[in-house]
Amino acid sequence: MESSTIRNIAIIAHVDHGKTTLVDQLLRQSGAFRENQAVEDRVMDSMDLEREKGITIKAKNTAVLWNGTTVNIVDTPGHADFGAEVERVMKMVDGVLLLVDAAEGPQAQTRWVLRKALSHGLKPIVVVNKVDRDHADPEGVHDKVLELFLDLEATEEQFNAPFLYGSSKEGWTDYDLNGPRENMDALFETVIKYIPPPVVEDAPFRMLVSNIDWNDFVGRVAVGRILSGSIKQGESLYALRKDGKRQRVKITRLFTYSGVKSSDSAEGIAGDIIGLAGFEEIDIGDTLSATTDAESLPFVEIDPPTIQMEFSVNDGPLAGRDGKKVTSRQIRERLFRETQSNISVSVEDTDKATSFKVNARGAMQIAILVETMRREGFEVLVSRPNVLYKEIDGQRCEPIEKVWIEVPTDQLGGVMEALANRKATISNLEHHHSGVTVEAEISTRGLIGFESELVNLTSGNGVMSHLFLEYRPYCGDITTRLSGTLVSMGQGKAATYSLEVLQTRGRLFVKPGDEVYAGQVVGENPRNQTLPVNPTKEKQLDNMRSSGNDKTIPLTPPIHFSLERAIEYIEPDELVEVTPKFLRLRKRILDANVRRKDEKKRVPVTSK
Ligand SMILES: Nc1nc2c(ncn2[C@@H]2O[C@H](COP(=O)(O)OP(=O)(O)OP(=O)(O)O)[C@@H](O)[C@H]2O)c(=O)[nH]1
Ligand SMILES: [Mg+2]
Repeated sequence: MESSTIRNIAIIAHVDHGKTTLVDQLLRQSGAFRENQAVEDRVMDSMDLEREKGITIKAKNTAVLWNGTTVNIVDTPGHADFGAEVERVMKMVDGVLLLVDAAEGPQAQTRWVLRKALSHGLKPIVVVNKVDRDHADPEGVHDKVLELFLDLEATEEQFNAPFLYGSSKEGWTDYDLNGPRENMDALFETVIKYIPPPVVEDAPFRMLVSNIDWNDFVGRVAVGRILSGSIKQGESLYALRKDGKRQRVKITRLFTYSGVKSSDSAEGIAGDIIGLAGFEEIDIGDTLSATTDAESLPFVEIDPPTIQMEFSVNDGPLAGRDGKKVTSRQIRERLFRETQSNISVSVEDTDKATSFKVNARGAMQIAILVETMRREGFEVLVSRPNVLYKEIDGQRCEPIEKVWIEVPTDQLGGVMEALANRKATISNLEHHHSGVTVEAEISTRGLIGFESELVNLTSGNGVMSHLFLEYRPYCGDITTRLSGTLVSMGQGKAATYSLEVLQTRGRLFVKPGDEVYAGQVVGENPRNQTLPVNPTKEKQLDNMRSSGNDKTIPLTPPIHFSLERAIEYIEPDELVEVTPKFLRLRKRILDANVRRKDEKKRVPVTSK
C-alpha cells in the first residue's frame, strides 16, 4: 500500500440526514461484511446510548476497500452539542461528504459543518440524500446548497463541488436524478477521482492524535493520520503531551480500521489512519514522533463551551441506596477523565469539595454524560444549565443563537408567543407549502427548554435547529417556567390516598409506593408558587365516614421526565437527583424552614 491508494474522508451533515445509514451502505457494497452476515442497521452507532437514542454521539472510523483504494471514512454526529467531534476530525481527512436531506434542505448544522470543512480547505462532495422521501425537492435543495456555498464564501473550486443524488436507505447514489438507482458506485468513483490522496512528507514518523479509542486488552488507543514516515509494532517513539512533557513509548499494538472493528496490522504508512497502543497516558491533541527534537503539531481550534452545570454529591436522605459510586472523589475523578476524550467538556473545582462545575456545548451533551455515569453506578445531583457569560468592553455579554423553526401555519401563533416570552427577535418569516419557517435570534438562556415547549405546543409537528451566533450584551431576565411546585413535607412512601387529593392541586411526578422525602418536588403547581404537601399520609380509618366519601377519582399517571427534560425544567433553587434507577426533582435546600429563610435573604432571580 502507498499513500496514492488512500483516501481520507469525513461524512458531515445536520442531525438525522442519513450519515450513519450511508456508511452502512458503503460498508455493505464494498464487501466489508461476510456474505449473509446479519448486520444491524447503523452499525457505526455502536454505543448503547447511540442505539437507544438513534443518534450518533462520537465520531468513529472505518475503512472500505474499493477497486484497490483504501477509503478511510469518519462518521460524525450531526447534533449541535457534539460539534467538537466534527472539529477534531478535520485534521485527519482531505475531503468531506456533505449530506443534505432532500426534503428538509440545508439546516443549522449543515451550515456549521460546511463552514468548518471549507475553512480547513477540505474538498467537499455534496450528496442530496433521502431522495425517496415524500415532499423531496432535490433540485430545490441543490440550489439552496449552492446558495450556502456562496454565503460561506467558498473558493471557486469548492463551489464547483460534485453533486450526487441518492437514498442511503435504498442503497444508491447517482450523478443523475433519474437513475439508474442501483448502487453506490457513482459515489465511490467520485471520492476516488475528486478527493486527493493524502499529502505526505518525506520525513520521520509523525502523527497528531485526533481520537482516543478504548481496547479492553491494551487500554487507550491513540487514533490519527500518519503525516510522515511509517511505524511498526514493537518500535518506540516519543509522545509530546500538551503540557510539554515528552515521553518515550514502545508501541505494543498497531490497528487499522475496517467494518465495525479494528484489526492488528504489521505496519502503518504515511497517509493512513491508524490506532496505536502502548501508552500509559495519551490524550487527543498530543503529537507522536519518531525523533526527540520534533515540534508539537498544531491541533484544531474548537468553539468554546456555552453552558455550565453544577455536579455535586448526593446529600439527600436516600443517598447511597441505589448507586455504588457516590463520593466526591469518585465523581471528581470521573469528570476529569471525561475531559481527556471529550475535548469540548471542561471541569472546574469549586470552593466546596463536594461540588464541581462542568462546561459543555449544550444540555444534551451534559445529559449524555450524566446518563453514562448513572449506568456506571454513579449517584449525582445536577443543576440547571447556566450560560457562560463573557465580559466584553466592560459589559456583561451572553451567547446569542440563531434559531430556525418549522411550524404548521395554524400553530404559528403559539410559537410566536413562546418566542416573545423568551425575548427572541424574529428576523424572517417564510411561508411555504408545508408551513412556516421562522428565523429568530435568541439568547442561549432563552433557548433552554424551548425544544420541549415547541413539541408540546405543536403536538410534535414543530422542528427546530439552532446555531451559535455571537456574544451580545445581557438581554434581561427571562422566565422560562411559569408553573410552581408541589413540595413534599414528609418522608416515606407516597400513598394512594394523599395522591388522590393532591392531583386536584396540580400534576404529579410520583406514583403510589414511590419513596419520597421532605424537600422533594413531587408535582407541578399551576400557580407560580411553592405549595408544601404531604404525599405520604394514609387514610385515617374512622367510624364516622359515610360510604359516599369512599368514591375516588382514578389517579392520572404521573408525568415522566427524561433526564434532559428534567435538567431544563428545574429552577436555579432546584436540583435533579440522578441515581442508576431513579430520577428525582428536589429543592436545593431540603429543610422547609431553612429554605424559607434563604428565600427571604435572596434577591429574586427572575423579575417580571
Ligand atoms: N427515507 C429515507 N430515510 C433515510 C435515508 N437515510 C437515512 N434515513 C433514515 O433517517 C434516520 C436517521 O438516519 P441516520 O443514518 O441515523 O442519520 P445520521 O445523519 O447518522 O444522524 P446523526 O448521526 O444523529 O446526526 C433513520 O431513521 C434512517 O433510517 C434515506 O435515504 N431515505
Ligand atoms: Mg449518525
